Amino acid sequence: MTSRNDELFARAQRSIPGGVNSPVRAFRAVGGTPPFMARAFGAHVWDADGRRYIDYVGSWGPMLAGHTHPAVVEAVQAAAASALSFGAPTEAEVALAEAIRRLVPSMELVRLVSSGTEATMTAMRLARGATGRDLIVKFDGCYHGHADGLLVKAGSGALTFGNPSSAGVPAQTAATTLVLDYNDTGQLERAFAERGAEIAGVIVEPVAGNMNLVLPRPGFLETLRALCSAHGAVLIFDEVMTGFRVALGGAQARFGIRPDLTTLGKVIGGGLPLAAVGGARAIMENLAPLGPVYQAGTLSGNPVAVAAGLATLKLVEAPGFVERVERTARLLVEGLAAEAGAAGVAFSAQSIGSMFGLYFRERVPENLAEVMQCDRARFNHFFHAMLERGVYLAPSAFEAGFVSGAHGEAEIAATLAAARAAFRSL
Ligand code: KE4
Repeated sequence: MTSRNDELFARAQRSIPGGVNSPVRAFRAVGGTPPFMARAFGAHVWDADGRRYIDYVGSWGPMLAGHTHPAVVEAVQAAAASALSFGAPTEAEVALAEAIRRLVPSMELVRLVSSGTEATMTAMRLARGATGRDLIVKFDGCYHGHADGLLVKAGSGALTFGNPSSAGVPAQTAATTLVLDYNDTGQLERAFAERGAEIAGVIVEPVAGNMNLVLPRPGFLETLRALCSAHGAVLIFDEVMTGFRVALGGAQARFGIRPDLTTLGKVIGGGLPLAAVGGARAIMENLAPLGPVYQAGTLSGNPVAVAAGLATLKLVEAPGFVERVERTARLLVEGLAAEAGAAGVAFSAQSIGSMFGLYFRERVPENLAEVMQCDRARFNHFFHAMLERGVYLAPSAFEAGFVSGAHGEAEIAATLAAARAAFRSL
């Protein structure tokens, strides 16, 4: 029997490339038809067929307070009733910038934008404008949005220029990006030794969540900070995903590293299009209208998105909130590892804050090469076995998962019961 999801997917593909507005949603990594979501509340989403799922995607991170939290919906309704957009300064966006500065003190000045891609694109331009240099360093397996200069894969030699990882990116653009191996401190030291004077900035996911979850090895971020300081390069922490999830103040708070620039997104919009770039006053004052680095946006600081962000931050700042979601994520991964062990499946899992990673390999990976050793076929089978049992995991072996404040003991118990059967079906 054809489901509404099948009908909608066929219809969508007639009007939208691949039937989706962001590639990972098409389920090409895991196969099958993606559920077309119709409603969400708390820890759950419902698809077009009315099937309910425990949601561990959380819109890829934003829904830390849980879906359609009444306080967020009420704030959005009130803001929308007053105005949808001005294209002019408003008090609310000042309040959000002040809240971000309070929670992430390294962000001395903050510019609001509408997506993580805009935030990281601006951070790169700021690093280049502030230093007068061109070379940006990124790490293999880290994703920072789809700005041309960040769609680059490692060059032929470790320290040679990058090559485009997408059609449409000019070779000369990719040549201004150097791609190194995450957690490889030695390679990083060689890159700065050989090319430090050319490096405008380094952009890094301080906890990687786009190659699945990969934690920084002790010393990696500290070495990065020291080398950037020694060579006058701008250290950019891309905390679009880790912000408020790894800790309330982001990975920089958890690891005690002060970056020069930080990008935020996802949680600060509470599900609406909002992101931010911010950092050291001396660097941020390069931004127009103060300085020569141009950046702009029609809907930047949109009042409805800002209302969702302010309401969400208020919820996640509540005493005990981050500790509770961190414990939920820990119970989930410990339970999954126990179920896999009982089923004799080669599996590992870890969590940090409210983010988690699941791996079909014995030990948690520490870089992209080790992530690539995970058994993808087993992940894909497990993914669908869980989906059939009402658990919606990220549809890719290369994505992190997310819990929210709405995930409680009942959701964890139901997830582990589904996993018990799913592991045995492998
Ligand atoms: P957006 O332009 O998608 O708002 O943000 C880009 C971005 C920047 N930096 C980090 C660390 C990110 O994780 C992202 C976006 N994350 C993906 C999830 N892997 C968004 C999901 C998607 O592309 O549909």
